[in-house]
Amino acid sequence: MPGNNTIFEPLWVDAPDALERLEQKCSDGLIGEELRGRLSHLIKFGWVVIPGAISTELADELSAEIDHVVDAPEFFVARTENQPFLHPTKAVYSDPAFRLLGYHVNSRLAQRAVFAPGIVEVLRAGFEEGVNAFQSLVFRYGSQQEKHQDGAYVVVSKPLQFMASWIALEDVTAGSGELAYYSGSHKLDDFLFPGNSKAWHPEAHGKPVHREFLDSLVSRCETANLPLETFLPRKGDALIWASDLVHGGSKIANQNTRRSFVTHYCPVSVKPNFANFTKHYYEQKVAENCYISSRHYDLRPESLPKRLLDGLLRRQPYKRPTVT
Ligand SMILES: O=C(O)CCC(=O)C(=O)O
Repeated sequence: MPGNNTIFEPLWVDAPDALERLEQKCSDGLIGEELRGRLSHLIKFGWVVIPGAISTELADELSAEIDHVVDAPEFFVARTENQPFLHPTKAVYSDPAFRLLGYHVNSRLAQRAVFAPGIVEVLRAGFEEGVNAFQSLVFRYGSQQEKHQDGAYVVVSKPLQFMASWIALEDVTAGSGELAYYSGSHKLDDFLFPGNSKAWHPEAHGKPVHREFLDSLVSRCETANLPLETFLPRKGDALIWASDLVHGGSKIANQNTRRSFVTHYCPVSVKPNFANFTKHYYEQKVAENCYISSRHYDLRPESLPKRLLDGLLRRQPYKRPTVT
């Protein structure tokens, strides 16, 4: 079986004695039955499903709102396969590799989804403090991304201390590039990039070690006989994964869309790496214990947008030149 060997400080839910700590919290009356089941699943397998985390109505409203970003692309940031930061024009939006970045800062509907009660409950319990949604991605189609651990790309001050949610904005069908993950793979021993880094720095580390990273994850999961599972949710369902869960997008076998909203969250005391290099880093409180931050948008109070249209905050991306 994979071990729990890490040189980094984990969240308590990823610590070797997490199940005992969960039992203690339950007997102290801090955690109820439903949450106990969810946390126990997250601890054992590295992921947990929150059925109906958002209503189907909210999912539809959010999808419809997202479709309209093409009407004012200059207010939003997107990316495609080969172009990191673009505005979502109609051409960009129709690219199968389209991803809308940081939409959780732009939309009240997105914030309702990202901070849906069932999601926040698990994150709050796992973080034992306020929750900072620090980056998000909206997908229209499956990503087909190779199996990976997010820590190579999602960099925070305590490398294991974040989680992600994946919210289905429509019923997901087999063959649409459904999310796939090796159940239990969050307990693999660390893969360390040079300098004992959990993060991959492409310029410093180069591509061969990245290939080695991806191959090593799959081979260690297979050697440990960890089941490769897929997520075929109904609209509104969400899946929360632990930072080290090995996951990716299945191959696309049909033309179906697979609309989804992925968010990465960390405890407020943990800082996303971009806080070190964006001059505008700010955590905006949007609800009790719920904060948003962004690499792409300036959220400081003095920069608040003048226009609030039907719940859609028309924020300018922080700096046009980052959108090349
Ligand atoms: O939704 C997918 O296809 C994969 C998403 C993913 O791997 C990620 O956002 O880290």
